[in-house]
Amino acid sequence: MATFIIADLHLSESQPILTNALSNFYERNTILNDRVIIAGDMFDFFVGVDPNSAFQQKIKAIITKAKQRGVITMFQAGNRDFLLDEAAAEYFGMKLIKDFYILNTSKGKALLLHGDQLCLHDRSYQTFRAIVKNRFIRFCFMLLPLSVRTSIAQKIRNKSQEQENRRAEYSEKILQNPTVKKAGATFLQKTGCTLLIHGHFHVFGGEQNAFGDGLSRLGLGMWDSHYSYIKIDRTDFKLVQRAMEKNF
Ligand SMILES: [Mn+2]
Repeated sequence: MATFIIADLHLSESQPILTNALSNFYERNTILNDRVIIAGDMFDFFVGVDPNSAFQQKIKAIITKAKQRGVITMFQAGNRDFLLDEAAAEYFGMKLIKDFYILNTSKGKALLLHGDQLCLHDRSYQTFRAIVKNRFIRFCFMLLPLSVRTSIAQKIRNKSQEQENRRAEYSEKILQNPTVKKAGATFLQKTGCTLLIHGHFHVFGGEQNAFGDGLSRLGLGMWDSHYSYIKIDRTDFKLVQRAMEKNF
């Protein structure tokens, strides 16, 4: 039994190559009793299940097909698909897991989180996060028709796109920010873990002692020209990055 961790696929209707890549990922890597954990930002944005969407049906089919051959998929919410709740996860054939998820590995306890939780240096983002994570606000938003939710999300997305592009250049710097480092150390100490696994920053790579002595970090990259994953099994623990093939 192996555990695969992927994140930041940013699947969208306009990028069928990514949906294809997900399908190939399952086909080529996973076998019976494996599990795949998608650690957030699986979707470029998500405002609810749309049974009429061929795009969503395709993703559902990929995950369900894997499930039928014994591959479990778990989903952890990111900052772009935080509205994907338990019921939505079930629709796609996945199991929703907590924002802070502990994995027992041969190398000790690892803490898995999407990564936006580390951005404590960004107060306005944390305020936004607290609002959108509020159950009542989410409940109200989900009462709106899907078309209205989609257009609101698109407006927010367009606005934040520019910011995000700019942010990408600084992601590596953000990871070195003392406040972010402190947040990572605190999360690890509080959960008794020694390794933090995350996505969100789109910076691929590991960093030994990133949060202090013996407290390390493994970062997953975004799926675009490359894709990355972590594979953990009884004997192996590896962080892999591969070029996206044309038909992948
Ligand atoms: Mn993210």
